Amino acid sequence: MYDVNKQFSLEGKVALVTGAAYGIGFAIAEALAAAGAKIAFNCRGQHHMDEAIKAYAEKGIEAHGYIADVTKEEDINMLIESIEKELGTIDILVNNAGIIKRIPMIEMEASDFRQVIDIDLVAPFMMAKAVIPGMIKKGHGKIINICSMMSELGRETVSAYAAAKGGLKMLTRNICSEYGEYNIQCNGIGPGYIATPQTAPLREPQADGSRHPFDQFIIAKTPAARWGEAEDLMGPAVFLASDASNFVNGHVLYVDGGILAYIGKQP
Ligand code: NAP
Ligand code: GCO
Repeated sequence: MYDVNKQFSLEGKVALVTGAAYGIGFAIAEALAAAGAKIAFNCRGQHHMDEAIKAYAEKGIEAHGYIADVTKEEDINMLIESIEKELGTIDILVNNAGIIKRIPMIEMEASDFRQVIDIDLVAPFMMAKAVIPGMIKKGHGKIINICSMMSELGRETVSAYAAAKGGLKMLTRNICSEYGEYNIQCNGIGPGYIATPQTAPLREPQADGSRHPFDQFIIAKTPAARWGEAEDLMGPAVFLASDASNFVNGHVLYVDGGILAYIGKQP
């Protein structure tokens, strides 16, 4: 009989989730821990780190936190070295760290565009480059890139973010193509609109107490008629991190309440 518990178990695995002090990364790390993985995560500031360690502990998770900026290759090399020394070779990498800048394209400085590309696309490349040799040696590995609906669609003011997340979808496919023969699976998760600090400005209630126009827009465009929660991404992350997905490679799994499939409700 199919041993579903074994197939979805992450017992004995080492998982690194980047940018997992809060938000989607925190929820994904919590899910991987619940499936048995040892958790390593990074962020840039000690304050977020201290708060995160406490928050993980409150959930019974002994998370190993490291201060590292994913745009700095020296930080990444130190991060991987520290994790391998303390926990062992990384079996699962979740490239979650990311930012967005919402600026009309023709008003956006090239430096702002580059910063988004650096964090949302170049950093996942550098992170994957750093962990793949260990995964090849070990004979298996899982890389999960946190993409976006903007891997498929554009919208006003998010040119850099859409370019980065579109590129991240193709980087996902290329890692699959280049390293699939080493039993490394690289897939993406494409969250829809999720209620986290990153989207807080889009949900800010209006002065008269009414919902933000963008909030109303997303509700009308989403068949589930709600924003996603970080918790909605936990199950898909465990699936893509586990043996249950060993023949799934190069895909982006959209966890979006159906928004990408739906033309939207008539106003
Ligand atoms: P968030 O709440 O803003 O959290 C972003 C995380 O990334 C923070 O922990 C932040 O840590 C970390 N980070 C940013 N730049 C970093 C850097 N240079 N080095 C290390 N860590 C860095 O965002 P979120 O909503 O959880 O989003 C997480 C991921 O999901 C992002 O890739 C985002 O693009 C993607 N996503 C979000 C949504 C959504 O609706 N929320 C939808 C689709 C995709 P510190 O700032 O503390 O260092
Ligand atoms: C925006 C939002 C989106 C979400 C997400 C959708 O400004 O449109 O921030 O980009 O974060 O990426 O999948």
